[in-house]
Amino acid sequence: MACRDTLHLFILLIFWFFLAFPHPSIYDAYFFPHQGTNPSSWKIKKVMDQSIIRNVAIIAHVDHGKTTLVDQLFQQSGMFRENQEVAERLMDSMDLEKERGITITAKNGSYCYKDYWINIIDTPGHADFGGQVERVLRMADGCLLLVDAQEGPMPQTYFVLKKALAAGLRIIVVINKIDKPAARCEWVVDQVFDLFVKLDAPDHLLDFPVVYASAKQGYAKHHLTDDSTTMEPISELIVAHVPPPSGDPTASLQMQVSSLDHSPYLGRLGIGKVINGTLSINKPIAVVKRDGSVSPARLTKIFRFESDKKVSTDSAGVGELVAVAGMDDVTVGVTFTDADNPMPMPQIEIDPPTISMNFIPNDSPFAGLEGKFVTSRHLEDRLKKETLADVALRVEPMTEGVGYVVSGRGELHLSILIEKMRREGFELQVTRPQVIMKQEGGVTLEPYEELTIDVDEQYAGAVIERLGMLKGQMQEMHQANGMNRLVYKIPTRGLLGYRSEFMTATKGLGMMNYVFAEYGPYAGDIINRVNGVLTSMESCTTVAYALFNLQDRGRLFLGPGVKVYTGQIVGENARNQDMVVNPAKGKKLTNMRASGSDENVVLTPPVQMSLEDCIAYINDDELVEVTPLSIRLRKKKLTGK
Ligand SMILES: Nc1nc2c(ncn2[C@@H]2O[C@H](COP(=O)(O)OP(=O)(O)OP(=O)(O)O)[C@@H](O)[C@H]2O)c(=O)[nH]1
Ligand SMILES: [Mg+2]
Repeated sequence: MACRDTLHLFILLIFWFFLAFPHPSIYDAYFFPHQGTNPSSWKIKKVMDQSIIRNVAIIAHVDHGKTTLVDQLFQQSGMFRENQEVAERLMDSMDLEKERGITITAKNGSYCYKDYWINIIDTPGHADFGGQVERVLRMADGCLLLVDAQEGPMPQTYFVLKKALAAGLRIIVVINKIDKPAARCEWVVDQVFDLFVKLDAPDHLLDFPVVYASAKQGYAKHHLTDDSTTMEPISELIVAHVPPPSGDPTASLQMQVSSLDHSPYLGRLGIGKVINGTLSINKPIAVVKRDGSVSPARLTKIFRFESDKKVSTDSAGVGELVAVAGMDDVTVGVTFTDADNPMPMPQIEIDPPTISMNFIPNDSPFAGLEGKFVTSRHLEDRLKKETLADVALRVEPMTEGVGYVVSGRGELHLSILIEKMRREGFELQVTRPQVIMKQEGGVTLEPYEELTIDVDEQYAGAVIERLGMLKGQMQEMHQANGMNRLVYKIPTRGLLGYRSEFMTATKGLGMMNYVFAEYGPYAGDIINRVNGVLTSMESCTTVAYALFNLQDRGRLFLGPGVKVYTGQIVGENARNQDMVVNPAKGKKLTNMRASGSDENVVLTPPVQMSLEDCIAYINDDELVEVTPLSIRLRKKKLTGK
């Protein structure tokens, strides 16, 4: 009995202890010991000591493992409980990012290592979002350049390294994916060195530190022969090589917005680095807009990035990366500064768009059946909202007809917007992407890409032949281990829609990457699609028997039992002209029993096309109709003849 009482008393004591002495968060206690042991100082309400901050951007070609590396740095910093379920590629928080396994927008986060607060900026690797990388580099004082241990530097490696060098950042080279059986680390390091030389890197940066890692397996090492089970070597290099943010805490406030975010409660958030001075909630400040105008501003919230979360603070000091709320029309490039001594930062250049598409209200016979937002007004409001959040996007009304010309940095950029709208309940139709031409001295110029292809020898011939037809000019060709690496300069127009064709031609084993190279002379007509299409002659529901007969004509895009309208595209013709067909033509009934014979036909499964495939597929006289439930291809003119 006495024993049980003692036990109860003991449990009560433990409860009392936790209530009376609340524990500091892991960050406060472990990483800010110099802030004293008084619990009130554990809450980081004051500005952070500049010398403990390291601002690091992670840059690389697409899929070289940036987001996976951030996962490991976070995991190993001890910020999650041991049994806590943490999503893979945590920073890829948008649904579309998770589904596609790519990063679409740059994200901020932080972790602590020893006495240092390391702010991490995860960047997208895809070329369409390259402009973001350039902008967020303004928040960084150094960067980790990740390079795949097998692939070596790729076109986007070149692009991001060029931007990092232009920003004068310290660069730590991380050879990632060393666990791959075909890893060739020494070769990759040599290639990276050559890239630095090619980009005229200053001597002190040529001697870059190198670390070898497997972000997936969670280890990094200074030398390939080292034994390591942690990512510590990367954190060590960050602390040793990335300088703490420079900047004067006593100078006028300067905080420039480098990227944007959105909060359902607070509206738009501007994200940037405090370059000089102190940012405080209660202090009146001014904002210098992109047009140079200065107006008073008041921030309603300031957030720091702690792990993958935003944590509210009253003020932030030099070098801190923050998200601020309170200005509804905040955009990239604005500077928050002192009201009585405004000091704007130099303007942030935004790359001009390279391709455009028309977004048209849905006027197909099925309009309004599947979506909530269908009118041109809905479209306008939504697109305007997007331009506020995405500075690389441009929207203008169409000069002919109702609709909007939406211009962006590439097919992926625009198709992600369409996919987002469709999920929100919009119905719309889009035209084939057009590249944006330029006139210079009376000459028409068009954008060219540098295309790098890695392909098995047996498919190289077919690829070379097709690229020739698309006006590609071969720059380099290397052969090693049965693989060919081809480097081309090719008009952006030629590449529109080429990816899926390439994947089919190389049985899914080829790799293609491209990056904007320059504007060059107009290359003449390019025929992207040689085949014609099969269109429906009437509004009907498709019938298996009819489709069975149509299979000989080409490839079908839909199966039986699907409602289609006159002029809708149901398949691709094997020949190069269009053909009107009847996808509902049943078998002539000779007696009652024959009507059931439709079920007996065996159909080849229809070709499944993603939104991107559809956009890339259509010709100028065709449209993609997008609704929350369906993606249909149609002729602009809906005739059954
Ligand atoms: N074998 C191996 N695979 C890795 C490693 N690191 C990442 N990966 C894989 O590479 C793929 C791409 O990883 P991500 O982390 O999404 O790459 P990313 O650079 O963030 O890609 P983007 O943001 O789209 O440019 C995923 O399938 C990862 O599992 C590694 O060290 N070894
Ligand atoms: Mg990523």
